Amino acid sequence: MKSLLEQVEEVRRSFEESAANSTEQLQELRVRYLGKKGALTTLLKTLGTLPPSERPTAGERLNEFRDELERRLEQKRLELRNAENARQEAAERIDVSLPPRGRRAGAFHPVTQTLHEIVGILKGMGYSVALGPEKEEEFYNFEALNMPSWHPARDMQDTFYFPDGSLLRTHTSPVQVRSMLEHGAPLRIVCPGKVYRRDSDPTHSPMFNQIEGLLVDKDVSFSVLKGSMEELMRAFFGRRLKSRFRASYFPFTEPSMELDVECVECGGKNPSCRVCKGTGWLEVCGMGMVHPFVIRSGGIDPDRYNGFAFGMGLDRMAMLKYGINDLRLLFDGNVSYFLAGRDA
Ligand code: 2NL
Repeated sequence: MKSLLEQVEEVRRSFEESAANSTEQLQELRVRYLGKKGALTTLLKTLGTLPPSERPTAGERLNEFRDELERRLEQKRLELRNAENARQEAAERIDVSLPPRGRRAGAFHPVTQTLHEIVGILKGMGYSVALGPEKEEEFYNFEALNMPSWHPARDMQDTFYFPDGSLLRTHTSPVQVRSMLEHGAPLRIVCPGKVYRRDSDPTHSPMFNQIEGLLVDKDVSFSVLKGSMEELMRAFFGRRLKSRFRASYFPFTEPSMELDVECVECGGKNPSCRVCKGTGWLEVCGMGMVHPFVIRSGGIDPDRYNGFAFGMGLDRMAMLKYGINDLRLLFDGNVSYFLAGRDA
């Protein structure tokens, strides 16, 4: 029969050889050695078989052994916990040096960008923005602009009229008439905004955006108008494009002209260019010296002041600058047009 000490040694050896690689295994180990049917309990039960004189020493020895097992189990528990913590830290490590994923930012509509650009350039030339109503009166939209009731542009076919005789403005010029009446001369304003015409086909929208400028002062010259428009185009397109001024007609300016710039798409080199239709030129701007009748409509004395005005289609400018060839791309919310354009 093995002595109690020998048995304790045996249990200790087997304990040392057993590994616990998880909390569950550690719990099993605790049950196996310290549980009700565990190795230590089994040894404690043999105490009674010893001669009474040996029991106190043997009991003390077993108590020490129990404390030792408790210590070792606690040590294993800590080792396991530290290993688990290290594993978790490694798995959940955040790399703070990674660049951020970034956010998808919104963007201004191309027409709005164009508006900001043109207004910005003109502000740099001393112009201020003036705004006015989209629902207008015949006087501001037509009469004051030297377009009497018999004028062909006032046809019901071209203008959206309300039953009370008011209308949707067909250009932003009425804003300029209102500004002249309100502020007088000298005046330097730019008027962007929505305008409406009864026109709807693949290249015309019943609503489009226009931007007009008006300068009224003493001894305003035609050459300053030409230079201002050439500089506006250079700043807007980002380079000096060949340009030409062509005689034209508007009821509210005299003389009148239109500015053409060299085609931004083909530079005049492609006879079948979609953008310039092979002409090599793009019509970008209408302008002229303000008709004395219009100066007077604005409450300003045409014998003391004169001025120039210009106007252009904002949507058209956006299309030319950003290479957009279909009006629907600007006004339709259907994104598939963009996708189709990209696949093609
Ligand atoms: C164009 C041409 C133009 C004007 C607009 C104007 C305004 C007043 C007096 C005189 Cl209050 N003129 N505006 C003048 C010439 C041309 O626009 O092609 N627009 C899209």
